[in-house]
Parts: sequence; structure tokens; C-alpha cells
Amino acid sequence: MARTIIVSNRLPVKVQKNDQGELQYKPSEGGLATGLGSIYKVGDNVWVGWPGLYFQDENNKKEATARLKDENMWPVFLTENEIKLYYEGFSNETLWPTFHYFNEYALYKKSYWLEYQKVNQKFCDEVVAVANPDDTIWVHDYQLMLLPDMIRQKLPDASIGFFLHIPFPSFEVFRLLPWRRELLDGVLGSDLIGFHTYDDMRHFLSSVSRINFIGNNHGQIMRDRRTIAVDSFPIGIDYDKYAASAASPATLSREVKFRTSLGDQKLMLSIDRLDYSKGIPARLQIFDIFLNKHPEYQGKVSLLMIVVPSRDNVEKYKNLKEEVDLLVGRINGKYGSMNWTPIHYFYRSFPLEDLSAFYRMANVALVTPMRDGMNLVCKEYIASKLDKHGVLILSEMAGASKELSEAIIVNPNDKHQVVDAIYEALTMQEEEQEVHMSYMQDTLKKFNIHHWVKLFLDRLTLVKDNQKKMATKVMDSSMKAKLLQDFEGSKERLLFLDYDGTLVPFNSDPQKAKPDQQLLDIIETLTAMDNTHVIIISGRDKNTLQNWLGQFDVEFVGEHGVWIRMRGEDWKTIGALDGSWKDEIRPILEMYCDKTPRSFIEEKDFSLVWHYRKVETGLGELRAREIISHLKYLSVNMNLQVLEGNKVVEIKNLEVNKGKASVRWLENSKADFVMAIGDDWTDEDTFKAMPKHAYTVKVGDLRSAARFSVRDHLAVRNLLEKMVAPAKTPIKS
Ligand code: GDG
Repeated sequence: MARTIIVSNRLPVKVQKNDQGELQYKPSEGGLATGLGSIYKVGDNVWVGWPGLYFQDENNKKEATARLKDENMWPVFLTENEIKLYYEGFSNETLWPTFHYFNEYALYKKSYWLEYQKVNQKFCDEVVAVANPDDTIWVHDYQLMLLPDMIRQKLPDASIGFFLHIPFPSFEVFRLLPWRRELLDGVLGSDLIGFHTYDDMRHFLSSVSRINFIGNNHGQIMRDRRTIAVDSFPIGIDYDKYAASAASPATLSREVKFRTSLGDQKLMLSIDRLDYSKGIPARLQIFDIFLNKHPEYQGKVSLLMIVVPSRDNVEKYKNLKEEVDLLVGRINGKYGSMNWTPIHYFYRSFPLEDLSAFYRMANVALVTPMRDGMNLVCKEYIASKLDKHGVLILSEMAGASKELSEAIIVNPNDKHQVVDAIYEALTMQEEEQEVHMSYMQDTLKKFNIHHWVKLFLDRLTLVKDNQKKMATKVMDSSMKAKLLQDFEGSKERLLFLDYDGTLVPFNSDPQKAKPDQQLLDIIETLTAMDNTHVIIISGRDKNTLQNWLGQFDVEFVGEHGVWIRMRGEDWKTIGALDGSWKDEIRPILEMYCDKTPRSFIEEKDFSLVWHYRKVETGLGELRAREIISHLKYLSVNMNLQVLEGNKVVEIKNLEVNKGKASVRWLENSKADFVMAIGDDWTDEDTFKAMPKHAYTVKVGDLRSAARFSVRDHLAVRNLLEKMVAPAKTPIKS
């Protein structure tokens, strides 16, 4: 039975040493640990990660391993130096600032990168040590971006999911990283890649298309003939846990205590880890402007600001801490009085009951990060509002803003907008608060952490099932042997071969894709075989086909079926075709050439082709869409079809297609061996026209009407070589 393995930088437990040097195990209360608890604690499932302590002593390691194993955890022991360079270094000083759009803070240090690779490999070794080949492995977050592909190399059949908890930046920012390509290659080892928001997903897809040159189809990426799904899965919270905590006696007694010392002031709450992405100084400046603009609120409202210590041995964070301390001091000094403190500032963390009491008491939650993958604090605030009284002010830069549109959504850089939002929140009627709260609570109750876990894992199963179905199409060696045997034993053969992308690779200049000697030899030998019809079925014009291969006894379909040449016959068209439409369509395509550098038009007898292979990535695709929609209605009235090929848009008469052309050979044939090979979707018509017993072979993609699939034109050549091999072997006397 396949198991599920969770992998993250940290285990959901913190191992510490007490004063006596004994190991102590403190479970983590984080949302992820709760959500994934239902997964990793079951049966043989396991969570792999760092236990949070530098182990020097081998006996301690053994003891911890055994103890953690009992709780379905598998430790990856990291040294102080590894944590310094891989975690604090590359993860937090290179990736974190870049992914949060603070790229001017990012350090590009080779030593960090080398260690990041090494530690990812270390995680891989541990995963491979615990995992079975068909297990499901779910990798979490930016510390382990190289891991999916490393695992894929060792366990090619595993189901691998990757989830990024922080934002994925726009290509323009991501490209700044010297190791951008390697990072994407690493993530692309996964079968399913998840982000919090659609924007993160779209940024990732655009980076993959520009950096790895792999496009996508509705979030599906094809890589190494494996379909990878990319989608957004906004993370939720353990709603019931926060609602229950808000109702617990411990929480209520704390609330009474805090209330007594605060009096009847209104309370605004903010809770963050110390980080420049959270916009803490800006929030303080906003509160300053608010008190200045609305002096009537002086003495009436306080800001309870909790900053959880983090990374404060790093220079940037140290400076941030000093800036926050200074601002708090300045504002309290400026407005404070004997019986009112504007800002209650705590630089430490609190137990959950305290947090719940704060959530309950706060009239307003001020969640204004400059950038945040999701932000769970705002969701916890909503879940804790049992009486539905309270207002959430939420930065549009937090992933949560996409779901919580009933909050007051603000741009944290627009300080005056946030000041107005505070005023609106403090004066909002309770009925209105209840309406907004109800909507948000309904959303969060449904999209809770358990829902998130299920959604992701179910999708991963689906992706893998689809891959397996597709994999049956891969032409393996036994199927190849059967094909060759059938070919050998057949009496009459029809071989339909597409040209570009099938027999030769694509060339940015179509006229340079001439057949080489190996191909000429293959075609010559095939056509010299008895009762063997070789039909080159191409979109190319007839003259090129004739010039390149006309010397052999080969038959042709040119321009997708406009022209055909059967054995012993001359070229002929398929009937009365009208090409006068070209005069109307050509100027339109010329207009697109004028505004799209390096695109060009190819003119055939009954079709026009707009090529964009050399055009800047993205622009070509955009123009192709524009042309297609421009010609949509025009083409119907003119009896034309607009086809999208490999970096081309082709316009031709509706009655022309490769399938219809191939029928000419099929209808009067007694062939007992029929094969069709092609790589792009114009070949799908050929595949569909073939009899059931035919060998239909798609080159590249697995998604096709063809029965089989081979990797590339080299695999096609290899197959054809094997077909002609017996005819080439000299007969021994
Ligand atoms: C990453 C992404 C994304 C805070 N102070 C105390 C305390 N907390 C808890 C909160 C909340 C969590 O810490 C912070 O939430 P984040 O959303 O910032 O989560 P992170 O894991 O830090 O960040 C983020 C998230 O991953 C999930 O994908 O939302 O964007 O950066 O749960 O309650 N908890 C306790 N005492 C405190 O003083 N007990």
C-alpha cells in the first residue's frame, strides 16, 4: 500500500535539551502541523524534516530517531553550518527577499547556493531511505525547491507534490536570481505544484515559459513526457480549533483580566513575526497619522502590537527591530498620557489562550503586510469572532485578500487610504460588521485546513492516475518488437509519415530543415521495398517536398491535403479549390508582421501561414491569439479554417485536411500493415482517419488520438532504421 510522506524544513516538533542535558520534545501548534496531522500520523506514513537542534552526540541522535519514529517522524540532522548557509543564508537571505519583492535585500552568495544544493540532497537521501518507489511525497516550501527533481531521479514513479507557502514573484523579479533555471528545474520534478493564489501560479507559469521554454495548457505543463499540473490551493486554518479556543474558559478569564487593565478603550490588533515583508514601520506611521488626523480618538483607541521575535541576529532584522522600537517610543511619547498608552507593544510570543483573548477583544485587526503568501492571522481573527463583532483591515498584498473580499481591503503603501480605513472600521455599525463577518466565517469554515489537505492530495492522485493512463501509450520495446514483426510479416504496407518534427527536428528557418543523408537512406530503402507505400503527409508546399524527396518512389500529401501525388501519377489538387480569399487575408497577416518583429508569412497555393518561431516568447503567442480571434468570423464566411500549429497560425480552405487526404490511399487499399506518425495536431486528423488496426504514433506529446507515442524525431528515426534494417543487410551467399 502506497504511503504518504510529508517533507518540510522543520518537523512538527521542537527537540530541545534541558539543563540536565536531557532531550525534550515539544509539539508544534502551527496550522500546517494540525492539518497534516490527519495524514502523517496514520499507519506507516511519515514526516521528514529537521528536528530543530544541533545533535553532536551519536547516542542522542539514536535516541531522538527512535522516539521520533514512534510518532511517525524521520529526522534530518543538520549541522550549525548547514543551517547558517542553507536556511539562514540561501533560504532567508536570497529566496525570501526575492520572493517577497525585496530583491534589493537579496544576497547572491555562491557559498549559500552550494550549501542549499547539498542540504536538499541530504533531504533527498533521507526521503529515499524511507520511501517506497510508489509512495506519495509532499514537499513543502522554498527551503526545498530542488528536492522534487532530486527525488524524481531516484524514484521515477513516485507521486510528488510541491507547495509553496510564500508568494511566487513575477518573472521580472524571479529572473534576477542567478540560479533561477535550476530552481525551476527542481520544482518541475513534481507532478502537482501548488500556490496560494492564482497570481502566484501565473507568475510561476510565466517563469517556466520564459526560462525553461515550456508552455502550458490551462496550467498543465508537459515535461519529459510527464504532465505536471500547476494550480492554486489557498491554505485554510483549523477553524474549529480557533473557534473552540475563543470559547474556552481559559481564554475568557484572560479577556477579563486584560479588559480590566485596558478600560473601555477600543482596541486594534496586529500580530506578526518580525519581518520587513510585514510592513510594521509603515503601520506605525499610519497610526501616527491617524491620531493626528482624528484627535478625537486620542485616549479612545490603542494599538496592541505583537511582534514575534525572528532572525534578529541578521543585520536587516536587527535594524528593523531598532526602527520599530524607535517608532513605538516616539508615538507613545508624542500622544501618550498617564491613563492611556497609544501602543501596547510586545516583542515576544504568547500562548494560544492569550492570542485568542486578543482576537476576541480586538475591535479591529490591522493586517497590512507589504507582501504575504497568505497570512493566517487574519483568518484566525475571523474564526475567533464568535459574536461576529469586529472589522478586518487587510492588505491587498496578502494572499488572503483574494478570499476575504468582505474585509476593508487596502494598499499598505497608501497610508492615507489605511488611515481612512481605520476610521471606517472604528465607526462601522455592528449590523454591518456582522454581515461581513458572517460571509468571511462561512468561507473559512468551508475552506479550512483539512479541506486544503484533501483538495491537494486528491488532485495529486488524479494527476498521477492520468499520467498512468497516458503512460500506456508510450511505445515500449515489446510493442516496438510487435510492430516490427507485423511489418515484416505483412504483404502490403501503407506508411504515412509527417515531415517536420517527425522525421526532422524543427528549425527556426523552415527552408533549412532539409533531409540529411540518414533520412534519405531510410526513405530510399523503404520505398524500394515490395508493396510498401511511403506517403509523406505534410503541411509543406509541393515544390519543397518534390525538391527534397521527389527522387524516390515516395508519395505525397502537400499543404495538408491540397496537393497529392500518388504512385506513378503526377501532382494533382483535390478538386476545384478557390485561392482568391488569400488577397483578403494576406493584408491582415502583413499588418501583424508589421507590429511583430521577426514574424513572417509563408504563402502556399491554397493556404497562408503566419510564423512566429523567432518572435519574443509571449509576444508571439499573444499575436497568435489576436490573429485567431481577428479571423474568427471572417473565416466562417469565407469557408476557411484557422489552425494553430507549432509556432504557426495557418489559414486554409475548410475542406482540406490530412485525414481526408489519407483516405485516398486507404479506400482502395488491401494493406495489412498501416502506420501513421506525426507530431502536431494537424496529424490528429490523420490518426482519426486510420483503420483500428493501424499503428498510429504521436511524436512528443502523450495527449493524442494516436495509440502510441514516442519521444522525438530521433525515436522515429530509430524505429524506421529497424524497419529497413533487414532490407539493408547484404544476403550472404
Ligand atoms: C508562511 C507564509 C502563509 C503568531 N504569533 C504567535 C502565534 N502566531 C501564529 C499565528 C499564525 C502563525 O503564527 C503566523 O501565520 P503566517 O500566515 O505568517 O504563517 P507562517 O507559517 O509564518 O508563514 C504565510 C503561511 O506560511 C501558511 O502557508 O500564510 O504567508 O509566510 O498561525 O497564530 N502563535 C502563538 N503565539 C504567538 O505569539 N501561539
